[in-house]
Amino acid sequence: MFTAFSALAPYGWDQAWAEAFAPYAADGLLPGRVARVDRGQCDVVTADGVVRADTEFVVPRDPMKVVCTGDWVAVDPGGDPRYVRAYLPRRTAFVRSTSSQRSEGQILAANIDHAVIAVSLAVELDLGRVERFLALAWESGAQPVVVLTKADLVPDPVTLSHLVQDVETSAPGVPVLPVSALYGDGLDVFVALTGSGTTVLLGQSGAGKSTLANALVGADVMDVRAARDVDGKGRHTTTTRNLLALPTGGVLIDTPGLRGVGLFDAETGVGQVFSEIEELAEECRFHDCAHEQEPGCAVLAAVEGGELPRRRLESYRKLVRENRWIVAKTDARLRAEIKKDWKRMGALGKAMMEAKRGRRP
Ligand SMILES: Nc1nc2c(ncn2[C@@H]2O[C@H](COP(=O)(O)OP(=O)(O)OP(=O)(O)O)[C@@H](O)[C@H]2O)c(=O)[nH]1
Ligand SMILES: [Mg+2]
Ligand SMILES: [Zn+2]
Repeated sequence: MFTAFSALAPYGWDQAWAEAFAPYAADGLLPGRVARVDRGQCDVVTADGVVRADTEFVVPRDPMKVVCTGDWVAVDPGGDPRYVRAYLPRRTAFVRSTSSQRSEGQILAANIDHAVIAVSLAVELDLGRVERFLALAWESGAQPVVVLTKADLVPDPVTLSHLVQDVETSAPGVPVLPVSALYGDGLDVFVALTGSGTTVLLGQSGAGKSTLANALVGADVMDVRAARDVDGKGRHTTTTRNLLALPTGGVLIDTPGLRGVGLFDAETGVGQVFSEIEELAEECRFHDCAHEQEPGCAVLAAVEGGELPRRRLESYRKLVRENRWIVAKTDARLRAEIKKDWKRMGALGKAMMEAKRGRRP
């Protein structure tokens, strides 16, 4: 079965996906990977080429159950319209909360191995934002990487290495790579990094994600913002996510720039971004120390001693607070969600049986 759909191998199809797909293959459905989603429809890369399919059938208004770029799906072998019948369980997913007012998550990309956070060197570094992206990236299950784009705009090597160090301090355990898509600096490392598995490009609008994607492909496959508009204000250039099989191997997902990234159940992620704080916290006298004014607090001592930047501690507190709030809201929804799930499965099974009898759902 793996060989039957081996045309999908460049898109990441493997033995495990083939096994997960077996029941759908038995129903005569085709496997494919979602390359782009817009308004209830998506482009699916199948062994027979790209097909357009309706997704609403799978998706009962739950943003976490929405088919997203990177998903492996089971799609009708024919018909007009075609429908996506199911998506295979995700190995990883990059999720953010849709806004700070709501607790729903929004899935930006699924089945990713590397989460690349593109940070532009054309504007002042916002380490707080980098930390926020990193928390989500860790939580996604993918390996985070920070790429500092437009390195050509920082011609002084000493300044550049200081900027890299600043980001490294905010990103323990995460590779930080300066690149210039314009001159090709750092691209060799980036090609190696993206050469296996699936990489998603994340980051603010104007960070240079699509330019980087084009540099990897060696052709202008993604729309790039006009050169004058580099301040990240104007309109988003990339409006739908796009998935590409790279000529150098691996799969790349470009995303539209994110204005804000809310956290979504990213408690583990926060811990990993601030691993040095969590390590210090183990030395605190009280195990539930809030590092506010408790006696014997090792975290505050490190701030006083100048080993831990105060900004890092404040950033940490802010993310922990925000995340608690979102998790509390989400938990209340959990039970209702499970019930909805059963309903969804029931409706799905019924519609599949009807489809077998030749009727449209
Ligand atoms: N100097 C310089 N400019 C670059 C580089 N990479 C990208 N740019 C410029 O940065 C601007 C934004 O690039 P895009 O690739 O459209 O940014 P994006 O992250 O895809 O933006 P959205 O799709 O809106 O999220 C363009 O004007 C690019 O020409 C680089 O390596 N050096
Ligand atoms: Mg873009
Ligand atoms: Zn403490």
